[in-house]
Amino acid sequence: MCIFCKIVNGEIPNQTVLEDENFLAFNDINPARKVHVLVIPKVHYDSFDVIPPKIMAGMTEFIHKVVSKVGIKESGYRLITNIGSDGGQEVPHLHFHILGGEPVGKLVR
Ligand code: IU
Repeated sequence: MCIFCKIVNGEIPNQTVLEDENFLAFNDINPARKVHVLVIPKVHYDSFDVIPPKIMAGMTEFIHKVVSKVGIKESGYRLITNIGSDGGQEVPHLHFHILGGEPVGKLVR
């Protein structure tokens, strides 16, 4: 079982930000910005590449609730999902990073 599935089923503790029947938002264990929340579907999908559009629609709605709850809706934030090896994905369970709480900077090479 993957590490995020273990978080979903409570085998590994997490700092939950928001949860519903289908999705979980929790603080990243190694935050890259003042606010760094991960949002995952409770059902395992390897990455964004394979998520059914219907589930993605629910996840979009859930992410909107998360950014309101953590108070960064007005100031803005960066939403990232890494996909596969070139995308820099380390945990093979779809997750969106929500980064904010401060200016996150530019995407530069
Ligand atoms: P990536 O997109 O797969 O590279 O991101 C994985 C993230 O999951 C990374 O920011 C880790 O700090 C984070 N994380 C976590 O919050 N808790 C864990 O138990 C593990 C990774 I493993």
